[in-house]
Amino acid sequence: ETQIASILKSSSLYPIPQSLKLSYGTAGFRGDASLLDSTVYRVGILSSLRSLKLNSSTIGLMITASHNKLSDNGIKLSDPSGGMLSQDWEPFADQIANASSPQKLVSLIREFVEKEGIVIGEKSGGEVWLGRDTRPSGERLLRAAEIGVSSVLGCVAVDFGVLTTPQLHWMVRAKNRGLRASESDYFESLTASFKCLIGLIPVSAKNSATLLLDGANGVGGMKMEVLRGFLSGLDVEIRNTGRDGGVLNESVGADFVQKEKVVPLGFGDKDVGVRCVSFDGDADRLVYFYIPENSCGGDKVELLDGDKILSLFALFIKEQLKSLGDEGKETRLGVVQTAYANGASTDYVKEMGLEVVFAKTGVKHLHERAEEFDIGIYFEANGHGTILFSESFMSWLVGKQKELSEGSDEYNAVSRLVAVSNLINQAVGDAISGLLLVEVILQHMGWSVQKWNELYKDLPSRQVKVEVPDRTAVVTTSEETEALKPLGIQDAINGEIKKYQRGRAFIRPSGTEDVVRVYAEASTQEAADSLANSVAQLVK
Ligand code: 16G
Ligand code: ZN
Repeated sequence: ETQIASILKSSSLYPIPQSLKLSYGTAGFRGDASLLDSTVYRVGILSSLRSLKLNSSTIGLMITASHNKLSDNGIKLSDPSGGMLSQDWEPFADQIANASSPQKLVSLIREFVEKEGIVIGEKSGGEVWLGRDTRPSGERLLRAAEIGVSSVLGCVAVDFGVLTTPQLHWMVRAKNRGLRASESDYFESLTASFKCLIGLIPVSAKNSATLLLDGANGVGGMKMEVLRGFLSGLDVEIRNTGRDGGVLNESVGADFVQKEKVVPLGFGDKDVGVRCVSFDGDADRLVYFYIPENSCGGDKVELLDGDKILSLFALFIKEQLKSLGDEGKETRLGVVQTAYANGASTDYVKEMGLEVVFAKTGVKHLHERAEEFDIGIYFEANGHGTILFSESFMSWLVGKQKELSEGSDEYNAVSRLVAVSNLINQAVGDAISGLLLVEVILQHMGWSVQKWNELYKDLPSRQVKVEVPDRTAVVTTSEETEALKPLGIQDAINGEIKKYQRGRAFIRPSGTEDVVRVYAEASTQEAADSLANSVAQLVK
């Protein structure tokens, strides 16, 4: 009863705006920041319940709207593993976010607590760690989350202030594994494994040219500045830090560069040919690019997207496994992509002999599939991805490292794999740790960004979005490569695809916007554009 009084009291501080209808979507709640106070407060309650349900493990609650505009905000949750909130709790998240009154909210919570067998008590020790990106609305919303968390008896909120999304996921994962889990532990862990990998580069094929970073005027550039202070062996110039008057995600950042394939603000002719990288607003995505020689003052870039990063990682890991002979051959190294992956990248990793599986768009879906392998690499074309190492593979690897004699090729290969497993953020895609791994591999190979880009040539592609009265009318297969509904539409799409050389196209309802997305690729840009447009006509 004290519990109910506590929620009734705090929820009256956070009335739900009229006509607000929110859906948990692909990756949490998002919307105009001015409308989200009640949502964040309620998700605070949910996080506490999640913690209690899981024996008071630590849960993460991140206030961010990633690559969306400055005036938006949102919430992403981390489960104790550091991964996304378990999907079976999403319907409850939807329900409480939309509950129309404090009484309704309390009755939903009561019902859910009973169903899940959650025990609430003064001494239960539930804990939620909070972080936020650099959005001005973040501080206010974080306060709402704190109030939500602590309105559940026995639960406390710990405020870590401004963090990247992957930092918070990393910290939550480390905490629940009983490891040191502060932000400086994160920096130390990355620094140590980066140093180890640099130390294992065979010849001095080092590529010491400066890297240019576009921080999207967000949290990523800021944190890179801190990390840079601890690192040696990496020369990085950071632009779009948010301090020079630029606006978060406005004509800058990974989402902009990947979708528009043009130069972000702050970059130009003086940077022709230089290796550049863009983070998104909360630094869980990265894409590389360079301005080509023949750009003639134009703003087009050569893009090295998530698929190309995945290919580079796959190549490097495969090379280490090769050094391990038969045992390396037995290791199940697999790749997870989405339907958006460029067909040329899929061909490339298949030719390398890797298993490729496809998952639905959204990190939680890719992550799940990557866990099926000894080493699972996943990436979305938009630059979100990571590498997962299974527990059993890791214990085998660590055992192996002890057996081998130091300095042998095998020993070095094993040591590189161990270092990669520590450098890469296995909780979730992380622009900072992804950047460090790309940089190490390029130095290891002695490659320029241009050389890396030549691994394969992207097939020309085009994306368009179509506004429709009801996007849920489109239902796809689990891999999103074919539409099951509306009836007959897939046959019509296939009819269009057939007209083009290397033609491929699909439609899917967006999980974050009220639109149907169309993707097409073909052997020339004109053909890809034309295929995309004719498929879009079918959707209208
Ligand atoms: C979210 C997803 C991203 C996905 C995008 C698709 C996470 C953390 N983020 O941003 O992975 O690519 O949605 O958006 O899962 P769409 O459904 O509107 O195309
Ligand atoms: Zn993001």
